[in-house]
Amino acid sequence: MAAINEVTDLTNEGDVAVVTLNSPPVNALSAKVREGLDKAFEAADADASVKSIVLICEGKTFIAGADISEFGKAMTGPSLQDVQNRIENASKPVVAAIHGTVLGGGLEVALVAHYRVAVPTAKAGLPEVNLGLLPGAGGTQRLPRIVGVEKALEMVTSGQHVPAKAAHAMGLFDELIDGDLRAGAIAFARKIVAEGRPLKKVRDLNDKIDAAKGKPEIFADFRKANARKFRGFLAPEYNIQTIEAAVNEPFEQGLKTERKLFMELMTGPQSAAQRYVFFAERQAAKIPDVPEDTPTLPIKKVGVIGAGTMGGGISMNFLNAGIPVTIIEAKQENLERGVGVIRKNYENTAKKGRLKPEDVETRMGLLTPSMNLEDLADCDLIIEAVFELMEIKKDVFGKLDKIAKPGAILATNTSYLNVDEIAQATSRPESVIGLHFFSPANVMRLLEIVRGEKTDRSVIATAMKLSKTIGKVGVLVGVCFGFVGNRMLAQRQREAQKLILEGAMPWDVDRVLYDFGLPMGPFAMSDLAGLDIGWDPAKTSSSTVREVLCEMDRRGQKNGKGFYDYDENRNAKPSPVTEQVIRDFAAKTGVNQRDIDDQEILERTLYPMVNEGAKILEEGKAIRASDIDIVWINGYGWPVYRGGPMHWADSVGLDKILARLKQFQNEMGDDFKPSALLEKLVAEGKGFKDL
Ligand code: 3H9
Repeated sequence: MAAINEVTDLTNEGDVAVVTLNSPPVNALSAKVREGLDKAFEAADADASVKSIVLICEGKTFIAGADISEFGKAMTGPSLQDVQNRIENASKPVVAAIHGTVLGGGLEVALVAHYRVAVPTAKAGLPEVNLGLLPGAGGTQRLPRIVGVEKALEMVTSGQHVPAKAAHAMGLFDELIDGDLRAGAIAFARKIVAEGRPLKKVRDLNDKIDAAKGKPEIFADFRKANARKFRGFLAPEYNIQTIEAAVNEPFEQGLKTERKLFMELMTGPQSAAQRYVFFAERQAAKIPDVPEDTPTLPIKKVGVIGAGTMGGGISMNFLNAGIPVTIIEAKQENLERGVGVIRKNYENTAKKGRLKPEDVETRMGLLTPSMNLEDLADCDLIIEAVFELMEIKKDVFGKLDKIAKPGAILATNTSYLNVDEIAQATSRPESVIGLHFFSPANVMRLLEIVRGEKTDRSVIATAMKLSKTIGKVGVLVGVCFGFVGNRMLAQRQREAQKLILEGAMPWDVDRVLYDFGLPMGPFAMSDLAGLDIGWDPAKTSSSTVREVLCEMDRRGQKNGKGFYDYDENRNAKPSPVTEQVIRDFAAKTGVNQRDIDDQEILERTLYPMVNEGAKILEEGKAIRASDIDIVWINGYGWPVYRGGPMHWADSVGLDKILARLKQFQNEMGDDFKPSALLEKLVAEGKGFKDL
């Protein structure tokens, strides 16, 4: 075995040269990897005893892409294009032998090999779009030449990982290899040579491209069908344009178009934000005082107390992951209704073809409904999702303390309440933790993991690991009212309510936040949730606009009128009734209405959130600014291309935000009082990124 460099080996197996990469964790195309590939292929090509070359990787995966951490830095060593040219122009067949995930630049390397073989568990994709990019090493020009334009459009704009079987069916993989990949790939390479098969260059395949020529409607239809999904993002459109170039331009010209658009994205703010989010998400999993080797507790059975919307959604996460759940309700009818909703959810998913009918039954088979708390005695984790009232929570935890087996994790799904106080209702506060799921709990990716004063490290480590098992992003936060997400949200909500009294209409506030990239504004959200949530007809006193609306039977989307008026298809229209209610309310409460421009709406609603985020950091309730960003992206639909509120604040300029907060404070009082941390960062010329 000849070491080419620290990450590359070249071995001759008879007449087959095997180039092996070993660059953990994911064999990304760092300068060292590119150098190793370049030298290894040069040597193998020059070796007269070699008739074919196999490229294979050690570790958990084939090359998973360019090395993202090198982006934005000066390039050293051979470029990826140089390496690709060397491979594609080799004078003997090159076979890429694929396992794990072949992604991005990794797939682009595989696409310059003359043949590709893979194990049945491999997956292939061009996920650059998720980093605000497009495949910049020929992927957009080569992929449609193999899989056709429609499939290529789907792959580059979704970033999805295509399983080996489908990739084989598309022609992306030439052969699937059961058993030992290395041996199989070598045998395949020998077969190619023995059969005298050509050095197949993907760049020369034109039939799939020709089939799409003169059919611009393919692209127009695709854009139209996906307009909602792509809203606000630059990268999907740029990806589409590169596939268009593959159809309309000669190969070399198409490469140039790809390069130009790639560089535009790479140097723009959206990709910077999306790359930041990629690393931020992985960073969130790292807890400074809970090292990776902290022992975790096995979670083989889960109890959920409460079969309402939240309890049901929480249960589904575990059922989906194959973990049995016992779900508890006090009343038979509520229990039946809750279980019925879970079944219906699964059946609806099955109807849409996203779940096999037999999987509906498997999942429901893991669910045990019960009205008896004692049935939770053998659960490893019990999550309480009962009414949001401290006394009720304490009562439940007091009972659980007597029932749960020693070492079981006792979790509360509270959105606001003090986890330490809840823990005090037990004799084992070290086993108590907050697991704050976001509605709909089976859909939203965020899990705020609330660390109590006494929560044991192994309980934290278990919760972090569990979040991954159930497909969530776990973010560790500290105890404070509303934790990270809702605490910041409260700032935005307060200002939104104030703004409509001061003269902006609900649809103005909603439009500004929607155009910023949020899924919907606060008033559309209220209408969706129901204006009467928490509204008590017996106690109502016309003390807020919402109360007045409820008193007028304006309850939101469900009865066709709330802040907005709705037609039979639930399309919203600004409501003159609501407008009058607001104007009357402002007059009654002595608020002078004025014209409020969009910029003020944006600054009034978002800057106080950033300020609250800074306070949260100051108090140590979040470990890092990027954790706050992950909360907002995954729990509240903050546009990922703006990188979360703290990253966004850095991009706006903290000095600008501070100055505006001070101005608001002068005009409107201490709701806008800047946090000490914000003042400090500005004084030092730093951003949240420097913390
Ligand atoms: C590209 O290729 C551009 C080209 O078209 C054009 C070039 C000209 N670079 O996710 P994990 C690290 S763009 C650097 O926890 P998993 C990651 O940070 C790229 N580092 O593991 C983490 O580090 P740490 C297109 C990377 O098993 C560790 O590896 N490719 C890269 O759950 C483990 O990661 C992609 O977008 C990278 N490319 O999932 C693929 N990838 O341990 C991005 C990972 O210090 N990667 N790291 O926190 C993934 O999707 C997943 O990592 C993968 C493994 C599925 C591969």
